[in-house]
Amino acid sequence: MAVSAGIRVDVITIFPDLFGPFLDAAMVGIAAEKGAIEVAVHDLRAWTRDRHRTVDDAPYGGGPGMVMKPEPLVEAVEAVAGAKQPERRARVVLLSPQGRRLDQRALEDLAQTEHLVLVCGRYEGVDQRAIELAVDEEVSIGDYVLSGGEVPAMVLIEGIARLLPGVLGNPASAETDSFREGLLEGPQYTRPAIFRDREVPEVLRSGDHAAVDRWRAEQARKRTQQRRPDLDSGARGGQER
Ligand code: 9D3
Repeated sequence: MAVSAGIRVDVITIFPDLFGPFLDAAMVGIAAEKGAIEVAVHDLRAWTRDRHRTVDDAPYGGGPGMVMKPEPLVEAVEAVAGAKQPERRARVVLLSPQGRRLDQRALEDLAQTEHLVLVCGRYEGVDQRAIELAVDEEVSIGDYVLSGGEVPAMVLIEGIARLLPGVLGNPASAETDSFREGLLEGPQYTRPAIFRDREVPEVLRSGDHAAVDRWRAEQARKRTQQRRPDLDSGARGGQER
């Protein structure tokens, strides 16, 4: 799939320091060096005006925890993305447990964007008016509880970076990623041929490429069947029927 030549990502967070080493690391670092992705991280507290740089407050109606205040959040998004109305080019994504669950297809869609703004939720949530005024969509990375949107934002960035042209060593490998087909891969081995009395399957060392292909397809089918029994990927790869 064709993906935009370069993507700009702005992250809004109260923990900007969490992103430093991550953005320098392997895949994302290479993507940035090649100019495929440009990431800027912004401290939400820069848009506070009180002495204590307050970004949260107690929820109306009571209840546990705190809620992210609307003023700093909306002003931060407007500063990096522009106002939602009447028009803006950036796509503003709030990482939140209520969001649409991320999958490979959603990553491919996000990777098409020219300018992505990732807003990291924290505390129990975000004032609903800030979501309405400043956010285009909400994304979750899965149904389990984290402490905020920072790690999910990194998941998005890494997933997007490796889809950008010229980022992977092998430009075709992102396209043939097995997850796109809903398939998993079989077991993988490297040297030595025997490790602590455990041998690499004979067929992989046989030099018979057709036999290797058949074996791998069968192993992959078994794993996919284990993980996704509904997918019905038969010996024909799960496309027909
Ligand atoms: C008890 C109700 N919880 C909502 C389902 C409260 C709550 C849990 C976790 C409120 C905020 C959070 C912080 N998590 C995120 O901001 C978050 C998240 C996650 O927890 N899991 C998966 N994806 C994401 S994206 C952002």
